[in-house]
Parts: sequence; C-alpha cells; structure tokens
Amino acid sequence: MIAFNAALFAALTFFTLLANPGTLVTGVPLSTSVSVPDPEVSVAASADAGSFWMADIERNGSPPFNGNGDYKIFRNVKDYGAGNGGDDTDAINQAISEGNRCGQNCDSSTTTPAIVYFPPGEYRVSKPIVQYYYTQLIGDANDLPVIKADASFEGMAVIDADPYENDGSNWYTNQNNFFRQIRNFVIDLTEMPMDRGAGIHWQVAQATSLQNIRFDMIEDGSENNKQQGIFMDNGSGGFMADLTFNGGNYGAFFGSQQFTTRNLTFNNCKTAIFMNWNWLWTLKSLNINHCGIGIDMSNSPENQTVGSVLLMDSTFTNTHIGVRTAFKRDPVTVPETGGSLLINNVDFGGAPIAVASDTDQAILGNSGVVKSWAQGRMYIGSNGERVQDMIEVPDVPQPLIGDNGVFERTKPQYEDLSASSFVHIKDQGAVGDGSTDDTAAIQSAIDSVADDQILYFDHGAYLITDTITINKNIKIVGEIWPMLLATGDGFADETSLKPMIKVGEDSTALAVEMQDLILGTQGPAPGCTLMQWNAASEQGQGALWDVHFRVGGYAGTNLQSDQCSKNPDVDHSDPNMNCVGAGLLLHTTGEASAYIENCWFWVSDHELDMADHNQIDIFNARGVLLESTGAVWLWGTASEHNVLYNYQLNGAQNVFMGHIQTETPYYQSNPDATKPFAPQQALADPDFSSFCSASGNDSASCKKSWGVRVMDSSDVLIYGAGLYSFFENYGQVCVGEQNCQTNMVSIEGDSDVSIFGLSTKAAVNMVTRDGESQALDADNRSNFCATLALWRAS
Ligand SMILES: *[C@@H]1O[C@H](CO)[C@@H](O)[C@H](O)[C@H]1NC(C)=O
Ligand SMILES: *[C@@H]1O[C@H](CO)[C@@H](O)[C@H](O)[C@H]1NC(C)=O
Ligand SMILES: *[C@@H]1O[C@H](CO)[C@@H](O)[C@H](O)[C@H]1NC(C)=O
Ligand SMILES: *[C@@H]1O[C@H](CO)[C@@H](O)[C@H](O)[C@H]1NC(C)=O
Ligand SMILES: CC(=O)N[C@H]1CO[C@H](CO)[C@@H](O)[C@@H]1O
Repeated sequence: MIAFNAALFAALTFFTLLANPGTLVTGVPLSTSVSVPDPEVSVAASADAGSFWMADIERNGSPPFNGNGDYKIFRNVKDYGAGNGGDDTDAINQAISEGNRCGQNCDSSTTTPAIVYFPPGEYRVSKPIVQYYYTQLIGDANDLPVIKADASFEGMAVIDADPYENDGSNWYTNQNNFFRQIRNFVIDLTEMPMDRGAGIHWQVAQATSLQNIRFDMIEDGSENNKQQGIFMDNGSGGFMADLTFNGGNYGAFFGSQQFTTRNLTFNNCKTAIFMNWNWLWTLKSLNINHCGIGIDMSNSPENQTVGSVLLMDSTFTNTHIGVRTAFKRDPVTVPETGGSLLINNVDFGGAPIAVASDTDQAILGNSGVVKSWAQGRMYIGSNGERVQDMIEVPDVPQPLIGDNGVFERTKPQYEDLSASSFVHIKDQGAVGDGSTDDTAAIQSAIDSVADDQILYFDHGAYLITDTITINKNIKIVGEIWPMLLATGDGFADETSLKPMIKVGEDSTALAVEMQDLILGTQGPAPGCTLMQWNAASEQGQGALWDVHFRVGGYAGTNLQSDQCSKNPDVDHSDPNMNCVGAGLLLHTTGEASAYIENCWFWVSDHELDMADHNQIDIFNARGVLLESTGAVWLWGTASEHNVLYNYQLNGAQNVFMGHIQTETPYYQSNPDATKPFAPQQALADPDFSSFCSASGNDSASCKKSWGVRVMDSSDVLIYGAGLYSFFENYGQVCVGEQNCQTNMVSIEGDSDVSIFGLSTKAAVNMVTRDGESQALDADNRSNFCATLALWRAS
C-alpha cells in the first residue's frame, strides 16, 4: 500500500474521540442475562496445559540478511521473567524489543523477525505491550494465556501495533504497517475502570492477522462504559478471524481502507461493531448476541464516512438493531454512494429491527433470514438504479458452499501434534542462507516427509533454481515467513513460464496445506510462475494461509532501491531489465481447487530494508491467474503493481473472491502496460494495443494494468473489491480528477459474474464489458472511491 494522505478522514481522529467520547454513543440498553465464560475456569479445565509445539520445537532458523549470527527469532516471555505474578509489562516488552529490532523511528525491516511466545497462564500489564514490526505474538493454542490489564493501566491498548507519540505522530506509517500476527490469547479489561480500556490498537496494513482471541470487557449498558476490544483508527489491510468479544461499549471499533473479518462473536456489547470509516469491509459469519446495536455504520450522517459494508452468512440474536445506517435512497444522502450495504444470507430473526436509520427508525423490520438486500447503486449491465430493498441474486454455486453459507476454514495450528511431528527443512540438507541452491534438498525433503508429519521451513532464504513438484499430501508450515526465492537461468525465458512450486499435475487429487511462507525472486525471473496450483482436492483440503508473494524491495532480492529506484523524469520506453520480477505469481489450472486466505500478492512499490525506503520500479508481468473449474476461494487477498493485470480469470468456474484489493503500478504510463512484456496468447494475456484501439480510446491512460479481468468464466462471485489507481507516472493530480486510468474491470466473452460492493479509485470506467463502459466513476461517487452495491451482466 501507499503512503496516502487520508487527511480526508481527519475529522474522525482518535483525538476527537478522546476529547468528545460521548458523541458516538447511542446508549441503547441491553440485556445482561447471558453469562460469559470465566477464563480461570477454562484455564483450569484444560487437559493440555503447555502442550503447544510452538513452545518447544527446535529453533534452527535465522534471518540470513541480519548480520548478527546470534540474532534470536524465538522468544518465550517466561525467559524474560514474565508470568511470575508481578507486573509483566517490562518483561514482555523486553522479549519483543531485544536484538536491535524495528521499533520507533524504523520505517520497516524484513531482517529482524520475531516470534514472541506466551505459555499458558496469566500475565498482568500496566502499560501497552508494544508489538514491533515483523512480530508474531503467539499464545498456547491449547490453553490460551490471559493478558490482564491492571486496574491502573495507562495507555492506548493492552497490545499496541502502532504507538502514538505525544505530538500525535505514529511509530509506523499505518498503510505500510505490514507483517504481523496475534493469535491465541484472552485479553481481559474487566479490572479496569469501565470508562477506559482497549484490547488491541490494530492500526495495520497487508499481511497482518488476528486469530483466536477473546476480549473480556465489563458488561454494562450505561453511558459510562467506554471499553472496546479492538481500536482501529486507520490503516489498510487486512484480515482477522475467530474472535470473541464479551461486553464493552464497542466490541470492535473499525476504521481502515478495506478489510475481511470472519467468524466474529459478540456477546453483551453495547454496540458490536462501530464502523468509523472505510472504503469497503467484508463481514462474514458474525454471531451477534445480546447487543444493543449489531453494526453501526451511520457515523456522520450528514456526510457519511463509511464507504461500504458487505455482510454475509451472519446471525443476530436478542439484539435491538441489526444494522444502523445513514443511507437514504431518497432524498439522496451525501456522498451519493456512501453507506452502500449488501446483506446476503443473514438471520435477523433475533433483531426486532434488521436495518435502522441513524434516528433508529426501521428501514427493514423483523425479517427472519434475509437472502439478499442492498442499498446503494445497483447495475444490471449498464443500467444503474439507486436501491434500498430486497434484491434478486443468483444462488451461491454449490461447490463453494460450506456449513454456514460460503465455505470458510481458519488456518490450522496443528495444536494436537507435538514438536517431534515436525521435520525441519534445515535438517534435510537445505541451508537457507540466501546464497546456496536448495532446490534438490527441498525436493527430496518433500518427497520423503511422511503423511503424519509436517514439513517445517526454518526461517531463512532458500534459493530455488528449478521447479519443485509436490505430488503427495503434505502440510508445510513456515517459521515467521521463510523466503523461497526463484533465481537463475532456469527462470529466464519469459516466453516459456516454468513454476517454482508446482502443486500437483493435471488435476490430481491432493491435500496440500501451506502457511506462513514468502515466495519471491532473487533478481529477475521473468520465466517463473511462483506457484502453479494444479491439484484438485476435497473442499478446503488444498489451502494457503498467510502465504505471501513478495517480489522485490527487500534484502536478498537484488531488486532494491540501490538499483530500481523510481525516476519519473526519465523516459522508460526501454525499461531497466535488471528490475524485472517474475512472470506470474499464482496460477490455478484444470479442475484445481484451492482455499486461499490472507495472502498478499505484492510486487513491491517501495523499499522495505534500505535506509532510503524509496519508491521503486519493479516490472512483474502478471498477478493471479485463475483458469480452474474446481472451487477456489480467495478470502482477504490483495494483488498489487503487476504490469498486465492483478487478477485475471480465464475460463474459470466456481470462484469466490472477498474482499480483494488491487493497485496498478505507480510508474505507468511511463512505460504503459505494453512494456516490457509482449502479450502471450497461450496465457490469454490482455493485448492493450488492440483492446484500446478497438474500444475507441488509444490513449496511454487506457494502456494500464487491469484490476480484474474476467473472460469466459462462470459462477464467479466477488464480495467486496477495492481496485485503485493512485498515480500517473508518480504524479497524483489524477487522483483528485478521478482519472488516473481509463478502465479497471473488464468483463469479456461469455461470463457470468456478480460483483457485490465494487469500489474503484480514479478509473474513469468502473466496469467495461467487451470494451464498452458499463458504469462511470462520475456517476457513483462515494467518500473516496466510486462504489456500486452490485454489478451483474444481466
Ligand atoms: C464530505 O466530506 C468530505 C471529506 O471530508 C469533503 O471533501 C466533502 O466536501 C464533504 N461533502 C459535503 C457535501 O459536505
Ligand atoms: C490516522 O488516525 C490518526 C488518529 O485518529 C490521525 O491522527 C491520522 O491523521 C490518521 N492518518 C491517516 C493517514 O488518515
Ligand atoms: C469460530 O471461532 C471460534 C472461536 O475462536 C472457534 O471455536 C470456531 O471453531 C470457529 N468457527 C469456524 C467455522 O472456524
Ligand atoms: C480516453 O479516455 C480518457 C479517460 O477517459 C480520456 O481522458 C481521453 O480523452 C480519451 N481519449 C480519447 C481519444 O477518447
Ligand atoms: C445515475 C445517477 O444517479 N447519477 C448520479 C450519481 O452521482 C452524481 C454525483 O456524484 C449525480 O450527479 C448523478 O446524477
């Protein structure tokens, strides 16, 4: 993401909230009859105290580009004196910060990763636990550690991912605050006075996640209750799943550009979710019980700050108001498409008012299960109308359906296994030092690992010079994102793409699960597909979680700011071929099926490690290419800065995408998207020269990367898309004029696609069909993007 000046949202700052905390509170009374599980009870009842493999797995990983051979990746907070009954704040912060890591005044760094592990037990804090850049805070998955805020706790939140200084500045740029996880905790605010307290300050961007966390807050419906589980003021992201919020004023206070949040339970909150601002937000599998308001998206009714919300597969029980909104169909509210809302398969049986106005008048009364309801602008082809009503939508294709609407599966933590079930890649001959060719060692480790074992990639940088093939059922876990880097002559021929990692051949049935890896290149690899997924599998048994595709801009890639810094004043008709990345990031083929969650397909736009952190030009040909007909789910993915397209579907079937986020390259149109790669028919590449002249606009502005291109594909559902164009040759005049490029989404041929919650930025045409404009940005303005509640071909 970019350092974008979003002063647009300044009216909603944290400081305003602190200064005037009463203004956002609605004071709807709530029942308090449901009891909350006592953390002490669950701790005592657990049979597996301290049994998580994370605690005692052998640690062979090291960051190859750190320079300090003694650098410690793994830190157990007990080794720093935490958990002994006193104030644990300093010990925990010491465990996090030790080793010259990326803290205050550090923009970013990939060379100081740390896993900070919390064994079962209670930890007491009086000040925030500061989560440094590139940190995973992980508790015992079998017996959640409890972090208890002291009654005298002072500070923003129990865990703070981006501290504020007294002058209001942040440690990290919120939109660049990447690579973080927090999982397996109870955060307890119940000893604090109820007029204060937050669990996690989560001001983050891509490649971040919260998973399996319970927030315990004071249950009290009065005005004085100001506690909140998550406080998210701004950022860009992102993903979270499996969270429970008990009590509090707001379970979660959300504000960010775009996000996917899945499987969240709220009990006895005054308001479960307060949506402060967004461009788009996909909410899936919410259980909202005994709350005053479920989702309040009515902030600033006279000029709404919420762009859009997609709510799917959720249930409201004994909750006064389901969703509160300021949107009105007529008279038109400001901005015109602000407050767009999609409701799909939501049980409002336990909410007397399903959708209410900002003055609590019923817009949609008690409704039982709502199949589909929308407010905003809805397009059938090029016919747009303003709606606020039930709508007709096609059924979700059968292969995509799970137990609760669209299939979902959280990243497994294999918590039943012991450390002895893990086979270390470094014990199998791989070196991971960023200079040794590890191809053969990795292939042989994959071939020899047993079915009941897990292949563990110790942290490192593993060079791969030829295709590695996975032809068996396997589970692969990375130690805080080890890097698999394609390099060498074997990946040089851009006209003949060869995979670095090939999963199955020709639709073979396999169960392949991978998590916490990074795939990239060392130097140019234009003949490389980083991952080709050919395997079919049972629903959700072929999966990637937190596997990030990251090309250029970090230590070890030889594609950094010393060689590839931007230079917009020079003509780039002859691009610097030393700054080429890969040919294609991810490719699904045949009858392949894959579950892909919280994966970031990022061609770097700026330097993460070198001190200048400058913007850089990396030419990576293609992003994600889906050509498969088995089910593919993309939950919370983003694809950015690819030359030809970020997502392309060609002959694909049964695809769910929600939410997706894209940015087109900042250097375009210097050069435009016709350079440096010639379109290849075998890959169904876009041919901008012929497309643009055929569609009657041969301008450079037409020859820019697609956000999403769909050809001859059916049963495709997109639930939330934020597709952005922020630059013309690094200039931003076009952002205000909403015309950084002509097009963004192309639907071609015989395609059956429904796009719910489409938000585009600075593309004149939001959607074209076979080259013809379907919907204009100028007709559909929201707070920042232009937004459609729904686009369908017919
Ligand atoms: C709404 O707010 C935005 C962002 O602060 C501002 O640019 C715009 O002018 C406002 N519109 C109206 C009609 O007040
Ligand atoms: C993020 O939020 C903080 C506090 O609410 C505010 O000071 C800052 O200006 C915001 N930053 C951006 C880029 O919106
Ligand atoms: C949802 O989250 C809860 C609490 O973390 C967990 O127990 C449950 O298995 C999750 N459900 C799904 C479908 O993942
Ligand atoms: C092409 O489209 C762009 C963006 O809509 C517009 O500014 C330009 O004038 C168009 N050019 C032609 C030749 O139609
Ligand atoms: C068709 C339609 O309703 N278009 C409206 C969209 O919003 C613009 C302002 O941004 C109005 O001028 C249009 O009338």
